[in-house]
Amino acid sequence: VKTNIPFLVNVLNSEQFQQGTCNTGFIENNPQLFDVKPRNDRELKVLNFIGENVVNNKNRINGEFDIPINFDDLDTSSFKSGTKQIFDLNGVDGLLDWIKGQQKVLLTDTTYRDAHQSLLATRVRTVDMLKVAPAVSNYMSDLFSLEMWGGATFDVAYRFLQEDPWKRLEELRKHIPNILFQMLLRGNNTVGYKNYPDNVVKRFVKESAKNGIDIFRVFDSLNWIEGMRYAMDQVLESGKILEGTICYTGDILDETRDKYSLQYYVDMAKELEKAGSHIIGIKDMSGLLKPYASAKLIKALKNEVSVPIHLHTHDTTGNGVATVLMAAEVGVDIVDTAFNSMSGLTSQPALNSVVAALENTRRNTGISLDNAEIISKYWESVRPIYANFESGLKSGSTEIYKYEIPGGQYSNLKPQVESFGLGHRFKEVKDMYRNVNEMVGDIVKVTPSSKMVGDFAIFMVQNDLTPENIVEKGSHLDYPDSVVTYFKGMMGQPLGGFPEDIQKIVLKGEEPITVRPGELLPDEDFEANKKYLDEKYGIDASEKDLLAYALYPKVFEDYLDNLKVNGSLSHVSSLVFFHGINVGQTREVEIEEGKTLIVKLVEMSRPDDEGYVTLAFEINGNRREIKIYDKD
Ligand code: 3PY
Ligand code: ZN
Repeated sequence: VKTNIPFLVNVLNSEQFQQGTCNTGFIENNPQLFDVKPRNDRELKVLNFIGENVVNNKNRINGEFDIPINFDDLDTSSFKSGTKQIFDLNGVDGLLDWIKGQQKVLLTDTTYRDAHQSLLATRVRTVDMLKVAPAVSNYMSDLFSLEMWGGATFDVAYRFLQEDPWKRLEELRKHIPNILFQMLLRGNNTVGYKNYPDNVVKRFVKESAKNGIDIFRVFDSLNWIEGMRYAMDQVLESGKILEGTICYTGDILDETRDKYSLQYYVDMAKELEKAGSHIIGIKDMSGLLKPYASAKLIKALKNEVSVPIHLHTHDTTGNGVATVLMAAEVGVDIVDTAFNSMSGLTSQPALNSVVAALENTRRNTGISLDNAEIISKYWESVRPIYANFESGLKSGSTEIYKYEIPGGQYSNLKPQVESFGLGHRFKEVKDMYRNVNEMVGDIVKVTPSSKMVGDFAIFMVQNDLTPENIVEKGSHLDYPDSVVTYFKGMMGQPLGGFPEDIQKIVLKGEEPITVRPGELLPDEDFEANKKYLDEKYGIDASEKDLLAYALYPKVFEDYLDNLKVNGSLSHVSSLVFFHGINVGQTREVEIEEGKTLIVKLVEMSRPDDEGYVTLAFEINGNRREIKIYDKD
C-alpha cells in the first residue's frame, strides 16, 4: 500500500503489522492506531511530508545552507507612519495631492510579487516574506508601496506552495501597517489566464480591498480599454486607488514602427484618466522601454495628463536602471524597483542602486541606503534556498528587444520548451515567437496574450508550421487552448483585429465574439459551489475559498486534498519545505504558530523488498519511525 492516509500509515508502521502477526482481532485490539489524535496526527503528517521529500524529491539540495538572517530582536511595539496612514486619513484625493507635492521619486518595491515571479518562478513562500515584514515596515517606511499580491502569485501559492494566498495578504497587512499595498489585476482575467464572469470579478476586487489591497494596477493584455472597464469600475466602487495601466510594447524611438507610437500611448493614457484612473501605470513587462524612449514617453504623459505616472519596467536587457533614471529626470512620480539581491535580469531594476544614484540630487528618494541594504541582505541570505527555481540566466540580454518576451515568460520559456522535448530547438521557438507576433498582427504580449504567443510558437515548431504554410498545412490541426481562446475573442479585441485566414483555421467554423466576454459569461453560482465544497470537504467555505474555487477549481480542490494529507505547512521553514532534513541533521519544524518541534533525522534504511524506506526521527527527543514508499 502506497499511502499517506494517517491511520493506514499508523497501521503500516505498527509492530504487529510489520511482523505479520495481525489476526482478525487486529482492529479491535489496536484502537489507538485508528484514533488519530490531533497532535500526533499533525506530527505524523509533517514527518510524512518531510520523509516524502527526503526519499522521493530528486531536486532537493542535500547540502548545508546558511540559516537566513532573522529580525527576532526588532522592536515591533510601534511603527513609523507612512503612505498607508496618508491614504487612510486623507483618502484618495489626499494621497494624490501628497504625491503631486513630492519632489522625490517615490519607490515601489516589487520583491514580494513581480521580482520572485520573474526570477524564481513565483515560488517565494509567505513564511519568508513574513520574517522580514517587520523589518520592511521599520526600515522602509519611506517606500511609496509594496507590490505584494496578484499576477501569478495567487495560483502558484495554492498550486505549488500548498498555502493560501489570502493568508499572505492578511498576515503581511498585519505586520506592515504603514506602507501601501498594491496588486496586479489582469482586468476581467483577475489573477487568472482567461476571462471570468463579472460577478467573480466584482467579488474578487471587493474581498481583496477588504483584506488590505490599497492600489489596484489594472491592465488588459491587449490594451483594450473595454476589457478593463468593468474591473476598473469595481476598484472605483471599493474606494481604493485605481492605477489604470498601459502595457508598453514596440519602440517609440523607431519611427518605422508606427502601430504603437507615442501618440498611441498618450491617447490611451487620456482615456484611462477619463475612465477614472487615479494614477496611470506604464507596464513595460518585457523591458522594451529604452532609456531615451522612457524620457520621451514620460515627458509627453506628464504634459498631457494630470494624474501621477507610475513606471514599471524589467531589467531583462540590462538597461533598467537607466530607464528609471531617465524617467526621473523628466518628472516620473513613482517607479517600481526591487531590493538589489532580488533585482536585475528578468526582475525589476535595482532599488538600492536607484536610491544611491539619486542621492544628493533634486529627485533624492528619501530612502536610507543603509536601511535598504539591511533588507537586501536578508533576501540574499534566503535566495539560495530557492536555487532550484533560478532560471540560469547570467546576464542581461539585448535579444529581448527583438523577441519582446515578458520577464517572467522569458525565464520560464526554456523549461517549457524542454518539457515538449524541443530543448534543442529553443532558438527556433524564440524566432517563432517573433514570427507569430507578426503573423497575428503585432499585438501587446503580456499575460495571457503572451502565453498564447508562446504556446502558438511551440505548437508551430512542433508541427513544422511556418507563417507561410500554416493556412494550408495547419487547417486540420487542433490548436492549443490559449490560441483557440484568443481567436474566439475571449481575451478581448486586439488593435487592428484578428487575421481572418488564421482565425478561420483555428476556429473551424465557430463564430468569434466581438463584445466583452464578461457580457456573455453566465454568473458563477457561488451558492452551489459553497454547498459542493462544504459537503465534499467538510468545511465551511469562506468567501476567499469560494473565490479561489471560482478562479481555479481544480487547483483549489487539489490544495484541499493536499491539506488533508499534509496538514498546513505554512509555518514550516523553506529549508525543510523544499529540502527536507539530511541524516544526522536537526531542524526546527514549526507546525503551527508558536508550536515548534525539534526534529532530527537519525537514520534512514535502504528500501526493503516492497520498496519502503524506514526513516527514524527524534522529535523533541522521542524516537519515531515512519515508512515511505520509494517511487524510484
Ligand atoms: C502578470 O500578469 O502576472 C504579469 O506580471 C505580467 O507582466
Ligand atoms: Zn512586470
